[in-house]
Amino acid sequence: MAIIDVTRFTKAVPQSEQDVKRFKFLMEEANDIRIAVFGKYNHGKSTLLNTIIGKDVFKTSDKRETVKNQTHQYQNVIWVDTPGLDADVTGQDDKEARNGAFTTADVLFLVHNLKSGELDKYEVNYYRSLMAQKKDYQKRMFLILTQADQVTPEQLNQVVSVIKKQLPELTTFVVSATRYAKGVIENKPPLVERSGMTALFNLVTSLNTEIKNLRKVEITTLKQRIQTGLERNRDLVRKELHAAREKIVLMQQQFSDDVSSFTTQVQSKI
Ligand SMILES: Nc1nc2c(ncn2[C@@H]2O[C@H](COP(=O)(O)OP(=O)(O)OP(=O)(O)O)[C@@H](O)[C@H]2O)c(=O)[nH]1
Ligand SMILES: [Mg+2]
Repeated sequence: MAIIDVTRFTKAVPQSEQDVKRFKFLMEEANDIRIAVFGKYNHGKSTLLNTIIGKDVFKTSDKRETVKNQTHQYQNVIWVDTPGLDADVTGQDDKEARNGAFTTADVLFLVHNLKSGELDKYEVNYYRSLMAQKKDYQKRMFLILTQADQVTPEQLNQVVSVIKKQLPELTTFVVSATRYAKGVIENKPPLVERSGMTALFNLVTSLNTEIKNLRKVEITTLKQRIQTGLERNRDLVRKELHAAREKIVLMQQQFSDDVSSFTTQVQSKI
């Protein structure tokens, strides 16, 4: 298969850079589906992934731990652990992460811990700008509220109902990795049940087939969008060329008029 040259394409259609990158990824590299976690630091992203994978693959701790993207393949999914949002002063890292969020990832798990209450303004705005990138975002973005064991049932109900009003478009899952681990180790099915992890495992299973279908639609849409962009820019270039040619004709006309009038004037003087 021919290699898609992103630099060349982006020169021709600068507005389609993300589309071209995603198209290249889908055509040349994508095989297993990719799910990435997003969320503020220390909210339990790495712990959540370890619980899904069933092994401590990603480092976790009470301080900032994940500082760059890391991946791990488990069954048919490549899991992408990311550094916490809102870490650097300029916000440059978050901006880059947001622009490239859907270049390789098919699905985003937005992680927020319940003990810090409702979503803050930064999270709401950030997630909204991610939603704006994909028409089918409801199939690709899920809100995972973690550390349910850290709040009372009353607090949990209150916070969850506020969050559901903040981002009502997204499907929400409430989980506790700690409760799940305890339930498994101590062989206590009710704890496992109350951890909320089963619903998340089911989601991952359904995403396996869902994403394969979404990718087919995505390839067609991207192809059309890039082609439309290329054609629009080609028409613009043609128009500019046409205008430049007309300008040259006018200049040439002006020049030859000037030469004639100069010649006439000079001749009349000799
Ligand atoms: N009680 C409880 N603690 C949890 C749970 N999930 C995560 N934690 C703890 O929360 C802290 C942060 O977890 P991490 O998984 O490292 O968080 P992170 O979002 O990956 O953090 P960064 O990599 O720094 O962005 C750790 O001390 C975890 O043990 C949970 O469900 N319950
Ligand atoms: Mg982490």
